[in-house]
Amino acid sequence: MTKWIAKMAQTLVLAGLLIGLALAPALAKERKARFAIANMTCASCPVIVKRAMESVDGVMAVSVSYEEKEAVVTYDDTRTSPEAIAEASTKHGYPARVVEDNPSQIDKNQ
Ligand SMILES: [Cu+2]
Repeated sequence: MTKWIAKMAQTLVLAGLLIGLALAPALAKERKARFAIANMTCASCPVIVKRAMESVDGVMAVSVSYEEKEAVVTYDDTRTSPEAIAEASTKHGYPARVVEDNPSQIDKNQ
């Protein structure tokens, strides 16, 4: 009898773990922010900005436009913030300013 209960409990724990694992990615909050980037003077500047922003833990994707002088960054807001991402670019000589945080239209434009 107790063996049966132990087995049942073990199964429930395992099921709970599996459900938790399946839900974890859905719970991570993916957001996008748009930044205005200063000091980009040639075509290789966006590469430096991109690398600087990508080095921030929690940043998932960075798209830098030299023409628009801006960056669109996809990040996990449980691990980083737009301020931390802007600081990474600023430290590398390209002061960044948050223009929009999580605007729905960014998803449609990309
Ligand atoms: Cu340059």
